[in-house]
Amino acid sequence: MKKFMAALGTVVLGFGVIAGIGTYVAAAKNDPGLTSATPAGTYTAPDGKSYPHYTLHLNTYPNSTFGGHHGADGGAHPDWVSYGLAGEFGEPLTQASTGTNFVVPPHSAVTITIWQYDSGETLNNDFFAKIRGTVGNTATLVERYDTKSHSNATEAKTITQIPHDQVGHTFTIHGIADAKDQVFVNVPLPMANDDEVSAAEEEGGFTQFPSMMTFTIITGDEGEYVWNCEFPCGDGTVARFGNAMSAMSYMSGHWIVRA
Ligand SMILES: [Cu+2]
Repeated sequence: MKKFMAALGTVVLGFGVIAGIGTYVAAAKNDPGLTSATPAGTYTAPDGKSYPHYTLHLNTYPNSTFGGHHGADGGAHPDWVSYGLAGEFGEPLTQASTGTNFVVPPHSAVTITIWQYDSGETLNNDFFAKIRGTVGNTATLVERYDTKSHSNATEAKTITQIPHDQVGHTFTIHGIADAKDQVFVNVPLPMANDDEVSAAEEEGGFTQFPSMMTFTIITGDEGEYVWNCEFPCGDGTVARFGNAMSAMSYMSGHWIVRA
């Protein structure tokens, strides 16, 4: 009986731990809102085909104090890295109430610009250093974008990959889920200058010179997909895959293709 009780105790303890983890994950405040891409006329692809054109402007931050969907105080986890909505020149959209669930029309061209304000390090898997699933499997990179003068501080260049040890975050859409068309998109976002990121953070702001990546995705049939960051950015957790990395509304969200 003593053995049985001990075994039972272990099982009960196990359930307790699992329930605890579930509660912990669910406690991260979710972003239930949807952000629709902005109509932008017609896009002509390199193969000559025309598509309805849409745009999305996003930022990635070293913490959640930018306001937006986390709130003015940075929400439940102000020190977690996060995605957020951006304005025309990479400025934080501090009043936005959504930021990580995107609705885009089917069979359309969606041009996404991401300003990356965080420092970075090495990917677990260098697969994610290559640009995949965009028009031409390329992106346009500005290594230093000047958010004060709204201009490129370094020349824009067309690239197919970035060094795997200089990654801030990634924007990665996974294809399975409930969709008819399979989709895989991966865009690595280069790190900003480490010292400038730290200096700005100490003053409670963000670097003046984020990196800027622009790329276009041609959407297929309607369906719901997930996107994630694939750079291990959950600082202070096992293999850095917890916290922001495993939380919706920070480094993960929905990609909804819908008319
Ligand atoms: Cu990340």
